[in-house]
Amino acid sequence: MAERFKGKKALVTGGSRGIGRAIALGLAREGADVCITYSSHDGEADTFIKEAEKLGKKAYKFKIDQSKVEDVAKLMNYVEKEMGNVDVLVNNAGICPFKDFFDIDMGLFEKVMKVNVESHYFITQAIARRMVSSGIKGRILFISSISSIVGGEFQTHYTITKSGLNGLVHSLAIVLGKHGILVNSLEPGTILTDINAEDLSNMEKRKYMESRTAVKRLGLPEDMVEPALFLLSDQNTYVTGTELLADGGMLVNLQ
Ligand code: NAD
Ligand code: RM4
Repeated sequence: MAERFKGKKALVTGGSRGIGRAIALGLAREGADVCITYSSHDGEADTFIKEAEKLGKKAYKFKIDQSKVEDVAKLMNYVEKEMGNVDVLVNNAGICPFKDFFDIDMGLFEKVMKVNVESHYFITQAIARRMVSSGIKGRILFISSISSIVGGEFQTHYTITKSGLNGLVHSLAIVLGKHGILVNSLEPGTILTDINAEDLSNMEKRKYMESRTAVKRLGLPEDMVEPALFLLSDQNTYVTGTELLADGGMLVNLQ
């Protein structure tokens, strides 16, 4: 097993389950100590800690509702106290409450913006500040989405956040490139996790989404690990400011 992250420290938001958990465990498997954030289901965070520790790594969890952006400072204090500097940041936590455009009120709109974008803006600012002042040539990855490029009838709030992250990645690559810090995004297609379990319990929709892919299956969190780890690793020496679409060929499949 390669140890691309030996001696590194990583922070993965929303790392208790789904895509974030798979990436966090991938980092631990390859040598990193990892801190995750999560907002609910303590049991999932506990089993993450156990699995990472079984891999011989230090693991930490911080429960936070990232829609309360003011609490990001508490997360930063915890991370600094427990881990010190962070070499690898994965901005992954996200929500997608599927809803008709005409039913979305300001409260829901704001919540989606705060969890998916604002919290990650300020987490990144704090971590990048430490990277720059400590001379760490870090790696930062945002989990964007195929939905940053194509629309969804019940995702009008969500799609803005993912397109917004892409814009942020472009600008941050410029800000941080001169410090040796590379910033990218991963764009998953449709991956089977809790975020879409209810939506995809409609078998007709699920079959349609499967048929949209070139590989004729929906993704699993594990499918996201290798693309993410490459972008986060020191083997990535020149890729920054870009999006890696990992969608099983869903976007290109017109006919
Ligand atoms: P998930 O629901 O399985 O996991 C979400 C994680 O985010 C959990 O750890 C949860 O605790 C955390 N979280 C949710 N709300 C939070 C809050 N308010 N504060 C802090 N943490 C919070 O979902 P997932 O599918 O693994 O999604 C992870 C990321 O991948 C999201 O940004 C999502 O938009 C993106 N994504 C998912 C898919 C997909 O098809 N599953 C596709 C493209 C992009
Ligand atoms: C993704 C994409 C998927 C959806 C999830 C919630 O970005 O739109 O199809 O299931 O979000």
